[in-house]
Amino acid sequence: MESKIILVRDEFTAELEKAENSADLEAIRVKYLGKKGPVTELMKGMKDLTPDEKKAFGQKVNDLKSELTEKLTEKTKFLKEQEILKEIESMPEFDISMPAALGEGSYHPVTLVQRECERIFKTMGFAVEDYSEIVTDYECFEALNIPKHHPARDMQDTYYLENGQLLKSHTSAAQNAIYKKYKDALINDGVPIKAIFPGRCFRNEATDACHENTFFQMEGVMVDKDISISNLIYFMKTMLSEVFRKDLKVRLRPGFFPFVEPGFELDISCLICGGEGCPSCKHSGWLELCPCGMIHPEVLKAGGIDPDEYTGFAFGLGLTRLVMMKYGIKDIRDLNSGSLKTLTQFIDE
Ligand code: FA5
Repeated sequence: MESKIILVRDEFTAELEKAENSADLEAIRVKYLGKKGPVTELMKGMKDLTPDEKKAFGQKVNDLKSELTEKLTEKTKFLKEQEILKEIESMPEFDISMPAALGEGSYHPVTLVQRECERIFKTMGFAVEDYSEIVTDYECFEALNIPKHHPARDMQDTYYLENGQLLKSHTSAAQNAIYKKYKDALINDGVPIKAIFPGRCFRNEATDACHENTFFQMEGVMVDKDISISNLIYFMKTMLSEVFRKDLKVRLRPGFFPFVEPGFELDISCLICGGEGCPSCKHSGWLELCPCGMIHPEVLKAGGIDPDEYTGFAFGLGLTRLVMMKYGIKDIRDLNSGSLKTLTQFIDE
């Protein structure tokens, strides 16, 4: 029996030496380690041995099996490396100092629309703020009146880091920091808080024509004495008419967000299908674009602002969806596709 082990090892080694590609390796694996191969045969042959012989011989067959498996893995790695080297050698030589064949390049459509929105809001006196993509649970939820175990968290499942931080699921996660940054100027000098903060957001959710797991929003807040829903509607209308430069059908309906009271959903009539219904608007004819509302007193308090003295509005514009509507892009996933053919055709107006 021992001599059989040696024979199997030698034959295997000789065949492995000759293997030239992954198909050869697979054939060798099946031949030697498959159900009908010599290793299985050796195992079966042990039935006539005494228990002590079985133990010792079984160990040897197991060692043989591990050895053959290891050698196969090594050879697979070796052949793969050879394949890569061959591919590199066959590549045409190129001069890295040559200008790119693609021409000048262009801005991503999200960048174009984001800049346009920033320009519009800057002319209305809003500061543009940048905020981290990694935030704390407090910033993303607790400071926004969404305590642990609140059902509103279900709508915004995101990606968590091992240290408990998370990738922000909405730009509202920056609200608390913005209030804290500007509250002294508001309280001591009477300067209203007016800021927008665009940013990338992440959600652990299934993708479709109008949902991505990574997308952009643009948050805006305004806080002062006597701010009302009329101010909110004025700024939303101005922004949309400037971005689209045409008449739009817009509807405002009640919407629940724990950080605003009252809260609204601002929808626009789908510009892909003209309101008829299509996959881009989930066949409703309307696209949820910009939830908004009056900032909840608890949220102002968490930002160090007295809600009895000050009021404000906040909105969370779906920037990527706005891009879809502005440029007639039917599937949101095209925007993350990295396809230059798709992404380089948009120009700054
Ligand atoms: C929010 O994220 C709230 N933070 C918005 C808000 C801010 C409300 C301030 C009130 C006051 P919502 O989950 O609905 O809400 O997302 C806001 C917008 O982001 C949506 O209307 C949509 O345009 C866009 N959006 C949401 N999820 C996705 C997604 N998966 N892919 C692309 N766009 C999305």
